[in-house]
Amino acid sequence: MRTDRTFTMLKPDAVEKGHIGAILDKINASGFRIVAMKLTHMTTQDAQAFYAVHSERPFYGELVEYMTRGPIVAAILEKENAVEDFRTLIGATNPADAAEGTIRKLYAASIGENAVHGSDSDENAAIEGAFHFAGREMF
Ligand code: IDP
Repeated sequence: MRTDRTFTMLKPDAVEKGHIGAILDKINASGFRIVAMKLTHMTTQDAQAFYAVHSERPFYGELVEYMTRGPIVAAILEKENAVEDFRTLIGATNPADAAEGTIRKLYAASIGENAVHGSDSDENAAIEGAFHFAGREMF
């Protein structure tokens, strides 16, 4: 069996509203193994770099402000077909379009404040995991 990894963040809105436990419970129940995890607070420079791909988009400033306004939970998750299965578990970017039972449908407030991040490719999962964790923090 091939096991893959993805990277996630429980974003500031999810942490502020006390949803860490419920979201981690759903992640565990869906068969993901936590390989690395921490509560951390992104600096403006961190968020600008993490979301550099969106730097020309009109919501970039708002996104950086949101992602730096409080702590996040960063984690690396392992499961067969991790990237795709996790994107399915979190649901569409806009919670209004997210399927019933997905994390964003349950816990996200808007397209901007959408509770959780999930990598969109194996390559980005590796880059994003390495952005937040040193090798010795991955188990
Ligand atoms: P994804 O997180 O579902 O992969 P992306 O298009 O990569 O979605 O966007 C990254 C993040 O930027 C989203 O999760 C959301 O927080 C924010 N975002 C995306 N589109 C909008 C928008 O139209 N307005 C405000 N924020 C947005």
